[in-house]
Amino acid sequence: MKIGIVCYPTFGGSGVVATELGKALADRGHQVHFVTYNQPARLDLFSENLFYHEVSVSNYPLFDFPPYELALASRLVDVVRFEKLDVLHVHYAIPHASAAFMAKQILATYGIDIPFVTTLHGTDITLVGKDRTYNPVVTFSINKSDGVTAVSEHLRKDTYDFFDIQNEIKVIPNFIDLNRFSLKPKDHFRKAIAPNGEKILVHTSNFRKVKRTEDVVKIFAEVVKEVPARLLMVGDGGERSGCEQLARDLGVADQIRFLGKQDAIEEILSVSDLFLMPSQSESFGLAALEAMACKVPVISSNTGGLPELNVDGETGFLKDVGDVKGMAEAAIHILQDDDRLNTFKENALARAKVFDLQNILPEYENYYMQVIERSKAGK
Ligand code: GMT
Repeated sequence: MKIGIVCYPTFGGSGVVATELGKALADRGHQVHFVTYNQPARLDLFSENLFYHEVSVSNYPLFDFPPYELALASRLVDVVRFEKLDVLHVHYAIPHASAAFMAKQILATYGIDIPFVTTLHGTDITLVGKDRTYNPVVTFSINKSDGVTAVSEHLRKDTYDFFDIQNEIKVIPNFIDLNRFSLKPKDHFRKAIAPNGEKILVHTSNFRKVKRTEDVVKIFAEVVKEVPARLLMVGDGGERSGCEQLARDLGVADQIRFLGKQDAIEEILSVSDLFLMPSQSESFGLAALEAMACKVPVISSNTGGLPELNVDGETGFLKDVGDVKGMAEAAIHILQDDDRLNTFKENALARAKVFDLQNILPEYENYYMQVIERSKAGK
């Protein structure tokens, strides 16, 4: 198949899923064309089946807001026409689904029928999408998509609850490339972070409010009273400096390292003992799955799709959003006993295997084929 992929080319979860999916499809022999405003962060491998088409938004003094969606739609028209794509797959509804719809309409005037699949990732539904600013366009473009997928059952339900959707939504959960994430921990790296055998806690995110990163620091400040530990804060965003200040206020700044954005996340996770994800809202929690694939148990909130991934009492613990005390107690419970910690680690890896790329990739391939067939039959 020839597949066009549209996504945010950043370290955000939807961009990571889209890029890893594209790379895996290319490995399976499909031709994959990324259409984005920058080279996607994880599109690092060269493959004869991978192509990248940049969307450049030309500016003009009249535009306070350069019309990215129109530039994207125009680029999609060109790429579909000249590369003869079979299907478009857009990740994150806003504004990708409406741009794909516009491109589809324009392509019809050239006699080209291109189906498009929209994958809903999270805040495109739960936060931004349901806001009245975007709701009518999001509703329309989901209903006009030739296929719609959501990354968890919970997100699927939210979509039906928040919008007037007639289209069928298929759940295809996020996935992990276990080969990439099963690294042998590097002892020297672990020693550099925790020279006296301290336990290593880790958090990775884009440090937006929805991630409740201050809770991570507060949980750690409780844990470190009972268990010698270090905390690695990976990623960057608006909440980072507030977290750094909080760490100083709580007297734990020396035990925390803010590492900023990192490419080789698997190297950091593979030396870690416990992952913290106290998010306000999380449709799936890809970062937690990456941790589990590296044998790291997870203390998370019980919001959104997290209970579909993290099994309470088995792969970690789930607590109410904002329950810092409960999360700290759960963390201490796991970390205080090495045998217990090892059991949770094994369980985390076993659970991650359910989401192995090899299991999930065929679901996308079959779905594309169904959508293409349906679209041809409807002609
Ligand atoms: O919604 C966001 O925060 C952005 C989005 C992204 O593009 O980074 O993250 C969402 O998609 C990820 C991949 O499917 C999920 O693992 C995240 O749980 C989800 N984030 C939220 O729901 C907050």
